[in-house]
Amino acid sequence: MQFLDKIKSPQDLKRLDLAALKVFSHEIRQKLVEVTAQNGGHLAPNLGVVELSLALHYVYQTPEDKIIWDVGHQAYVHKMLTGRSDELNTIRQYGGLSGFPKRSESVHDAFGAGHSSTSISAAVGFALTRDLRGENHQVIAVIGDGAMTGGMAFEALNNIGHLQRRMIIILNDNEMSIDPNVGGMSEYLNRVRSDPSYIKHKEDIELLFKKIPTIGDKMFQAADRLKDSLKYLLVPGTFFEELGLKYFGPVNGHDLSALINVLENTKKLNKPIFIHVVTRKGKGYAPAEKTPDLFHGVSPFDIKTGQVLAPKRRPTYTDVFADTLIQLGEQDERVLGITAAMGQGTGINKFEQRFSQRAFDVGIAEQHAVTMAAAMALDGYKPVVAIYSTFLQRAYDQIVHDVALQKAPVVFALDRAGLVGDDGPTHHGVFDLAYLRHIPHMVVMAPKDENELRHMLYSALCYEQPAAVRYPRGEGLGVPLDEKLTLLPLGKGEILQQGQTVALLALGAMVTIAQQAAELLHRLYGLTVTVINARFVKPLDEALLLEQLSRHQLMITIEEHILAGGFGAAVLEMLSEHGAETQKVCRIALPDEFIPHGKTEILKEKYGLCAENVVQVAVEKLNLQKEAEGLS
Ligand SMILES: Cc1ncc(C[n+]2csc(CCOP(=O)(O)OP(=O)(O)O)c2C)c(N)n1
Repeated sequence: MQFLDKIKSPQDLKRLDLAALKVFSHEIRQKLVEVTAQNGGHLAPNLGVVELSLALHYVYQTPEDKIIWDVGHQAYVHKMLTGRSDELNTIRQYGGLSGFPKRSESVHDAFGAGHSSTSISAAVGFALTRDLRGENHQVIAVIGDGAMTGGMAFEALNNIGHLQRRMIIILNDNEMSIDPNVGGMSEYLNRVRSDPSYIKHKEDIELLFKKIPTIGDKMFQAADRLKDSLKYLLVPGTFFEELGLKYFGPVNGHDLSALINVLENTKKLNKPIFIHVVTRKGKGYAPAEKTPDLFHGVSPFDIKTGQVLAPKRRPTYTDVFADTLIQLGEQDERVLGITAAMGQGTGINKFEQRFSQRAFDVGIAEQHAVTMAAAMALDGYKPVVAIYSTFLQRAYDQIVHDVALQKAPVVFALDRAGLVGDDGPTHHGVFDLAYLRHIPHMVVMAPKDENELRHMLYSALCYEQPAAVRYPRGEGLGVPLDEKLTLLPLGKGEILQQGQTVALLALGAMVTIAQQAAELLHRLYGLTVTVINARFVKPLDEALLLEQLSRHQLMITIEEHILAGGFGAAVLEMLSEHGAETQKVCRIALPDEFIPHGKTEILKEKYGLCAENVVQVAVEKLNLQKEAEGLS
């Protein structure tokens, strides 16, 4: 490639002319397709910001100037332009580049991200500290129209409108969140983009207003009001202007010279600027342009056909959740499905296809989703809020203050609980037990397989109190699914096999690991091991655990969650309250650190969430000798 191998820094980029930049943009797109076809990743968002990223690095000078990418899934091009082209093929791989901006990865990554709608707040922070220091660099937030639906973005806009500091907000408007974008703001942007009267150049219109004659005081005021309402009708972006930002746009986000122009022209303005850039998600790769939702975050695929290479073999937990929710919706018309911009990811889309009036996509607004659900539940409905474990972190206070305190029977379906793999530390769902289990009135549970998920969902809707079900990303175990849904007794675990010496007390997907470990311990050391499916983290099955502890020399808790505040911690707290022999308990969980990105198999092995490690822990604690060795 002509430029890709040569551009090692933003300085190199500045030596290119417009024609060369265009050639370079093709090379970048080709590389993006090649790498994501191999590794998977956020292809469509990145294809959409090739010209925008080039223009930003052409006009501005990172790391002095700060570019803050919202969510950060569209920062691959930025990575390529800031000296990371050669490593791009390692992206999202264990030990390789992160799929998101990361301060520890490069000085050009001003602010880490992964969760949505943080960029404007971060930019305001950097603008304020710049001014405190008397420095002069620019701060630029790049935010998508999807991310603009998040409450934090509005909080920050409100604040900067008041503060009036020099900074730039670039709205990358492609009409898509992951699914088509929703909400009043999205409709407003649609009008700005598509109404021909809006397209008139704003400066012309303002000039025209200045020419409207004004006679007398009353007339003046009336004319002023008229001007205001005319302006409202004709000038794009009035909403942002009213908030105190200077609006520019809409700008064609694939026209490099238009982008460079608007960035140059706004560079020195000493106020908050809002530049509305219109892009096409998936631009330049036909399959991604056609189905930008599928190519938002895609698994490895065939470049020629756009077909995903390893289609799933078994239904995922999400599939089973969606089908069960539909079944429950059929049985009870009070059942509602709520998603925060993750309709496909959570399966709420499927429920919506069946019950269009009872499904609600609120945009990237987890906090709003939870409080809204609280009201619905208090008003006699049965809302099921399906939010990934990691994104529900956003709504902690709403869970405490609006749901639990009022004992609103909201059901939380926490998809992607546990390690999620390639997206890494921003996306691993490993804190949910800790942030949920200490809240009064909450029920917290995890199914051992997708069939148990069905019963848990049904049970959660029966308990008449807030209840959370956490389940992992990806395929289920392929177990048969019971048609009839049964009520699981609240707070009761399940003994899967009764043995002696050692009891493995596992939660959720770790039950399978416990069963494998039990088999290994039997085969290698002749032990018959007890395996318990805990089912509930709250309330715990106190009687069962106390009784089982007294029967065994060693009890090992196993969970796909951080150690602090998790399942094992709950078990230890409870046992200690009862004065039981807590020294017999050993916990296997994730350590007190952020777990990096990489394939889940690699991560699970590294962090000991595998049968071999369970065996090793048991062997060490019990000081076991292998049977064969013992005989020799
Ligand atoms: C708090 C939070 N909720 C949900 C998500 C999942 N998510 C990642 S990207 C995305 C859509 C973002 O849309 P937009 O900002 O328009 O960017 P685009 O991909 O269209 O460029 C969503 C919902 C997230 N990252 N953070």
